[in-house]
Amino acid sequence: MFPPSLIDKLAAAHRVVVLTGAGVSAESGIPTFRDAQTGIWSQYDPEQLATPQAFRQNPKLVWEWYAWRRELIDGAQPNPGHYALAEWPDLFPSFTLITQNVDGFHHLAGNKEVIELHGNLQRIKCVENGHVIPHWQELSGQPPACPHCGTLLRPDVVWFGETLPTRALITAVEASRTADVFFAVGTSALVQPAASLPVEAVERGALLVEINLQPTALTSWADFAFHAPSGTILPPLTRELASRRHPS
Ligand code: BJW
Repeated sequence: MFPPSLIDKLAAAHRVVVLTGAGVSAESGIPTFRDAQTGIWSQYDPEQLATPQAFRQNPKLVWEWYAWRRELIDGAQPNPGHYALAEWPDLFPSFTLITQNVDGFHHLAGNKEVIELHGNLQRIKCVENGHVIPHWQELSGQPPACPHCGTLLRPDVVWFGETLPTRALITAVEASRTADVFFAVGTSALVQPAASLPVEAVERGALLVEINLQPTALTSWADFAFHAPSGTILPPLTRELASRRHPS
């Protein structure tokens, strides 16, 4: 199923980096960022909701959108693509998993170290001082107030125009620049700076593999592109790699 030249390269690879996007969670039933949404949310553009301006103008609307997404995630499970990636730390001498997703599914599937570039939906923080609050009481769609400073609480995610967590970004850039093989999985590669990571990797000599339902801006950079659901590509690829690494 997989080109022998890819399997050979992966079997010899020391440093492997995977960047995931919303597509890796699509088979868990979580809508991707740029897909149509359902119900009342179909009338809103996620790019307009994921901004500090939107939260300032209408905190209740943005809070409710995130509460809806949190509920979807709470009712869903990681899928075979996530579980396959949970085996990758055992397959390579060095493995780095970077995600743009805020759903926490890689952790839930078993990856112990995950670089979350865009934060995590299960945490909230206050707008003024960034106090992080792990548990809170849902108040009929209203954002609660910070118990420390009284300012509004918002999801601990990265919105457009905001900077990414510094340590996470530095680690992601360093890993990408030194990767032997870089996988871009289920991302449209439209949002910066995450979209630059695969390009940084290729420019420093990494092999680029794309797994996505459809071609993206990255496809022309890719050495191998699989245009199919990640949940159908990653499990057999993992089995093939495991059998090469640990022949029975
Ligand atoms: C499947 C599948 C299956 C489906 N299997 N595949 C340089 C140039 C131009 C603009 C900028 C720039 N630098 C910064 C910017 C501005 C901005 C930006 O990038 N804008 C672009 C839209 C042009 N970036 C920022 O503002 C970032 N901050 C920053 O850079 O700070 C410094 C700075 C500020 C201002 C100016 C300059 C510098 C912050 C970006 C934060 C992004 N935040 C969001 C929301 C997070 C919280 C939340 O989830 O609500 O992150 S936006 C959204 O997009 C979310 C995602 O993580 C992110 C990426 O989306 P992703 O994952 O790629 O999803 P989709 O839906 O786009 O694609 C899914 C793919 O899966 C598709 O291709 C499908 O085909 C595929 N698929 N099913 C495999 N089963």
